[in-house]
Formats: sequence, structure tokens, C-alpha cells
Amino acid sequence: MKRTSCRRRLAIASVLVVTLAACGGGSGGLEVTEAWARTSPAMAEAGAAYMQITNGGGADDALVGVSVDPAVARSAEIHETVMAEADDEATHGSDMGGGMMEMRAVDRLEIPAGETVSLEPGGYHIMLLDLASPLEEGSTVELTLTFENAGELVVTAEVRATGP
Ligand SMILES: [Cu+2]
Repeated sequence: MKRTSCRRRLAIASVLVVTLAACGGGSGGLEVTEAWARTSPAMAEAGAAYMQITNGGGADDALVGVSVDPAVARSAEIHETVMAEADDEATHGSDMGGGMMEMRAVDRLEIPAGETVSLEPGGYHIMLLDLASPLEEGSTVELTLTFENAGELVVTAEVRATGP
């Protein structure tokens, strides 16, 4: 057997898996699309992932937890980006141009019935803490999302420099 054809078949198979995961398996009417994680600078200790979560079901749901393979990062948290409050110590922040933006962990993110909630730069995101190694473009990160009603949903985020 020729090695090249074998390898190509493998590559096609993995692309299919990623596509299926990125399009989101339905889980209680929930669908996750456009999952991606931003490439991280070489020395960065944290990374961020973004996605669209659509609740096509008839009942409200909520994202209540997220986990990541320890080979990728020590832990993952649901974060929101907010304008800094001077007396708030439970946050970590970075100066993004003009105002001081800070991020803080949230316990739950409501996903109302019939609505799409965006996790995007400057808003809600999945924070990957203590990265094992830099997130490199072209690789993927598997995240397990836990919803209050729908249960667990595994999504594969594509690592890219900018959003889809
Ligand atoms: Cu964050």
C-alpha cells in the first residue's frame, strides 16, 4: 500500500470529525457553532475560546460549567468581560486601549429558549487557565460544556488568529 494515500485518508477523516464537532451535535436543542480559540503568544499563561450557542429547544437552559483536557490547560472557566470597578478584587484585567477592561468568572450563562448567545472577544468567553503549551494556529482544542438541562456537550474549537 502507498503510504501517501493512507496519510491523505487520515487527514480527511480528522477534518470530518472537526467539522461535525464544530457544527455541534444537537443536545436538548442546543447547538454550538463557530467554536474557535485564539492563538496565544509564546509566554501567555491563559487562552480564550469563543463560540455561538443556539438554543433551538422550547425550554431555557444555562451553561453552568466547562472543562478542558489537562494536556491543553489546567482548567477552564466561563468568563465575562466588564468595565473595571476600582474596588473589585476578584478580577484580572488588561488595558485594552482606552478604558480598563477586566474579566471575571461567572457561575452560569443563561441560554434562553429560541435565542443565540455569542461568546466573543470583549464579551463572554471560555478562559483556558495555565496553558500546557501555546495554542498554535491550525490545532484544535476540545471543550466539554455542561448545561443545566441538556447535560454535557463536547465541542472542538479551531485555533486561529482571528474569528471565523
Ligand atoms: Cu477571561
